[in-house]
Amino acid sequence: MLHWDQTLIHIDIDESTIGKVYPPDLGIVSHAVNALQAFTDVVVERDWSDWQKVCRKSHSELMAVEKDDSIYSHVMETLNEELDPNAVITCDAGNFATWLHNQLVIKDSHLFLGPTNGAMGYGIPSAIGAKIAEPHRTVVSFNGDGGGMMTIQEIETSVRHKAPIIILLFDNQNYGTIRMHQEMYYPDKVIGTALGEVDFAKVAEGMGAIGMEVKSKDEFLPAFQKAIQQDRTVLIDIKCFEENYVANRKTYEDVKGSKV
Ligand SMILES: Cc1ncc(C[n+]2csc(CCOP(=O)(O)OP(=O)(O)O)c2C)c(N)n1
Repeated sequence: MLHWDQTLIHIDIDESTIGKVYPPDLGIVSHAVNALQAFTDVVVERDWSDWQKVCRKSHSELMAVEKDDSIYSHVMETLNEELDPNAVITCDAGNFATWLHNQLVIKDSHLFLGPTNGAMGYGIPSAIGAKIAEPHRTVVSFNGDGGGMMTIQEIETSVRHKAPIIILLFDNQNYGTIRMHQEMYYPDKVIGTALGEVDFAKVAEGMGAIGMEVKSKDEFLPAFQKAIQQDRTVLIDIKCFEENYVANRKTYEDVKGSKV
């Protein structure tokens, strides 16, 4: 969403694309590589502190709310203890991220990569890019099964380029976010949001990565500890279908008909 008090700079290699949708304040014809390289030298001075305080306050309020008993909450709690504070986290789009945003503690700057436009399919490729850029850092990618399946073939890229990442895949056999909206507005008219049972560990293994499966809370810690010791890409398929949670502290039953 474009806010009209923002300055819009539109860069494109094709002159005719500039301003095609929104009129920019500044149009630049350039290859993305050259533009991004030039931007690394630009000093940006902006006072974010007021905005930062608002975000910090609302995050602290969320953190103070009682956690649910889901495997999602358990994973976040475990990672708050286990994750290297210097690890890079990448996040796909989907309701699994409601637990991540509410509960995972980001301990330093330059650690989190996520699509602000909410694009699914970002989680795995962005993790590979991060690993290639910063090979000495652990990179952990968070995905749903829907978004994960949009770019799961990129596991092959990570193996071929020797860019080992850890993929956490929250496998609820649903496009959970969309199912949630269907349940809220049109209870009992769920359509097109179910996904099948997939053996993601085998899918990962088929591309030369290590596949693991976690079916209960107590299986997560040993799986994760094993994953961080590998110098290979690991996918951990976290089965959460049975739990019936659709968002942080919300089951499908909780949301059913809530917007009718
Ligand atoms: C490329 C793309 N297509 C569609 C959407 C709309 N969308 C947002 S979340 C979502 C479902 C996500 O499902 P999943 O990845 O399984 O995560 P869950 O919500 O179940 O945790 C969809 C279809 C989107 N954001 N991006």
